[in-house]
Amino acid sequence: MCRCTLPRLLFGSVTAAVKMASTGGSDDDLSDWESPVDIDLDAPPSKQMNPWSVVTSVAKWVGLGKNKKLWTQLAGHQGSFQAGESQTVLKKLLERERQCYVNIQCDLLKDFTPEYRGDVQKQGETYLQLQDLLSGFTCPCVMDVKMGCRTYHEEELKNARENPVFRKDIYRKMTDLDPDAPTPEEREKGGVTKARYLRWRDEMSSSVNLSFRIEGIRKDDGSSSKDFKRVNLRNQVREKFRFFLGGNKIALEAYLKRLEAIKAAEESSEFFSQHELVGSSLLFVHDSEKANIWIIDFGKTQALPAGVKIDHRTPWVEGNHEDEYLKGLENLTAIFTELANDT
Ligand code: I3P
Repeated sequence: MCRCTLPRLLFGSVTAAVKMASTGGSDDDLSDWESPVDIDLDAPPSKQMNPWSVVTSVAKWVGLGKNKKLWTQLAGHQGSFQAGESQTVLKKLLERERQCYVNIQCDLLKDFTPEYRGDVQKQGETYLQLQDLLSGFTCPCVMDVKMGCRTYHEEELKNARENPVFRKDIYRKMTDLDPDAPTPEEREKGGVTKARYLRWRDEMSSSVNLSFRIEGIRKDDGSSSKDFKRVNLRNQVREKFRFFLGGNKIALEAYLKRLEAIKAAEESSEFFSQHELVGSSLLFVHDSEKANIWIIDFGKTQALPAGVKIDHRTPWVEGNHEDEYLKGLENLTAIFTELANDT
């Protein structure tokens, strides 16, 4: 019999968020962490916990150790992932993302992204076949860090001004976290535009402050959290990184090397120079013996308009298309370096 531990995910983040809002608590408190839950992988499907119901916890992908074929989609859209054949994961096709993977095949970034093995049809849907990044790890710790200072396109801001759509669902997410956040107009309409919501999320987290933010962490015991929405200050982020590393010096050294390599590749990459990266993440994965980082999530990465150049460091103002990705990468690397010096 094969038993594995999955993060229990049955109560979503809203409960934790409400609790934090009402107590004025911070994300430093780990009481919202989801405990692991045992599932029996040999049980007939009807008796197994559906992996997709375990979702929404941490990073995009959570593996269960070597040769275990269970995937959880985390932090992104529900149901976008499926386990694939031969150490692959299937991600629901977004044409923009597919185009990025195609372009990256002949770019320096290829060594830093999951291998793209073409598209596959399943139950009437098209999926990208991507390398299972966790397949070589045993009980991995996983962290998803969303890079850049903003998670929306400039066009979304323009659309929200010209043709605002006030959404009730994200208004609820907003007031669950901070009942005072909506403006009088939003309160009256009972809705917020997506651009406004995303901007508010970026400001509340460390995206605007540090040009990256932690989206989720899963530890090697299967416990996990995605409740980092208020982790905004440098020292808060640093403590989360320390917690994620759990004193693993092998991982820390490997991460630092990989971060330097990613920076060097990005500074020379044609793809990187020609695109604004919005909502793209770095996926950190380690176990007791090894560690790696990959660049993932290109669903909102888009080619820069003709004639527009960015350096990924200049502060973003509407119209310049900057994403501050490299600024975020440098901040992140500096924090990891401090942790290395501490030890
Ligand atoms: C969601 C998050 C997702 C976004 C989603 C947001 O907010 O920003 O990235 O999907 O938009 O609701 P949160 O992290 O606070 O839950 P996209 O990446 O596709 O924009 P959605 O509600 O329109 O799906």
